[in-house]
Amino acid sequence: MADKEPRIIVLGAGMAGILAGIKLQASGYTDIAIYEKADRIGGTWRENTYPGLTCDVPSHHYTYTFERNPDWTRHLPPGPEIQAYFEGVTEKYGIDKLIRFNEEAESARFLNGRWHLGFKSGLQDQADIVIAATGVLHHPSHPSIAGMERFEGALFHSARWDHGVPLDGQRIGVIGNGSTGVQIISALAGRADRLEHYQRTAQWIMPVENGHFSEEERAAFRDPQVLAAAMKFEEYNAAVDAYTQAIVDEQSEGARNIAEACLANLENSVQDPELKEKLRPDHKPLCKRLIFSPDYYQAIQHPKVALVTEGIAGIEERGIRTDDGQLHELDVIVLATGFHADYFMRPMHIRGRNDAELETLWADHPKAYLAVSMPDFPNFFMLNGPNGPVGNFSLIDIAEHQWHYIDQLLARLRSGDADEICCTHEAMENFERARAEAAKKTVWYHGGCHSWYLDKQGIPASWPWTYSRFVSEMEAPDWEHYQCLSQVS
Ligand code: N01
Repeated sequence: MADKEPRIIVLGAGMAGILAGIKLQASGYTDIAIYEKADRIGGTWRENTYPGLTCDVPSHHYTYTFERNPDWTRHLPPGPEIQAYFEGVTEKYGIDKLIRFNEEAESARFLNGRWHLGFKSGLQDQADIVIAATGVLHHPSHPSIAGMERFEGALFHSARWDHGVPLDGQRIGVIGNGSTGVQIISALAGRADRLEHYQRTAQWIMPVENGHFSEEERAAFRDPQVLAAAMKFEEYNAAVDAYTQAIVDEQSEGARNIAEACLANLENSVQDPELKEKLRPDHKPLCKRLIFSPDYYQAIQHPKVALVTEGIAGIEERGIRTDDGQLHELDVIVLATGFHADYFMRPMHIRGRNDAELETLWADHPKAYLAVSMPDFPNFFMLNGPNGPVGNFSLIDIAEHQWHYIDQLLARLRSGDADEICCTHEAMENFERARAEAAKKTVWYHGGCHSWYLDKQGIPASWPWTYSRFVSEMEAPDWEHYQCLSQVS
């Protein structure tokens, strides 16, 4: 590929796609197109606009390392500020000029050494290299609750918030108590005339401060050294490592500290013994993604808020009927019921070399060698792809490490040393075998809960080792695990 400028297509203009655009430009690539299905950048932060939307990763740790943001107003970044941050970065680095909006990729086929892409609009394009940066949690999961279509009020998924629907003084039911449902309850307590939180499984809740940064602090953070000293970036990474260690080893100090903090939060924050028992989880802390909340326990004790733990029998014209026969009359029902975490680029149809189909490779569950590459899908690399680290830490940081690795694969293509690069079947199988074995040792697997971390077979689908192991794997490719083909040879 040395004698011509490779054409590179990036799929998705969310956090990872913007990162790819910036890094590709910085490396001197000039033939880049970013295709985005929506009419704006932002991914998760464009699609989620629910009241209370906040990232639970501290603001200054939820940025690109090369583009810190002294202007965060709070310790935890509010969703609209994150969206504005990505829009600002996109403009600053000229990435907006690379993006083609309203173009949803439907298919990609590897033919004669190139990827041929088809879009919903009918557009076709070709590329030497494809970077899939399509995100993880973006296909809303709708529960199958009988009678949902009969409801005469407003009903919508948390990621499709209907801002035309009034909330103040209304009777609102929120189904689901993951990070999203908890944030919505905190935001709507005191606004709704009656707010009901439908909980199927109690969650562990980690207390967290969410104060404002003063104007003086924000001004001081313009000096990168002051910011670095205040935010202790290295120490934060050590904390992320301890968190991942806690998932791998529940005897670790980190695991004990987290369990104690969550338990103390419940014991000290909730007064009514009956409510406390309803909020007490029956699984181990960290089995599900931890919920960080500064105010959920306060919100759920608000006089106009109720926790409903009776099962949902169905939805009717006027509200939700619970298993005890009671009809809960409601004006608005919010489905904070999560996402299909196993879709990634799908429903895109992708066919690689030797007629390899993505659907066949992913028949059991999505898989990729080191979360980046798949055998027979040459020059197709993923950011935040399957089996990568996900949890209570910044996916921006994860994507940056992955980019560091992918950049080296691209450099080899560019050097002319190879025209097609993808991992070998053996590398994929060995990685997947070791990964599944390690996954069964994590608290996600034996912690006694169900969560979106698990695949269809009930095996955790994410990176089952520590953060530091991930960082070291991303240092450099082990070329023995790659097949590098040259078209002329
Ligand atoms: O979704 P979830 P989420 N009847 O899948 C319940 C990220 N995120 O949108 O636990 C009744 O966690 C389900 O119940 P159960 C973050 O990675 C990040 O809240 O299965 N209930 C559960 O309570 C997070 O983990 C931020 O028993 C039903 C809930 O719906 C991920 O997004 C903020 C049901 C789904 O919880 C997903 O979070 C927000 C049914 N039929 C989100 N079906 C940050 O701050 C499902 N449920 C970074």
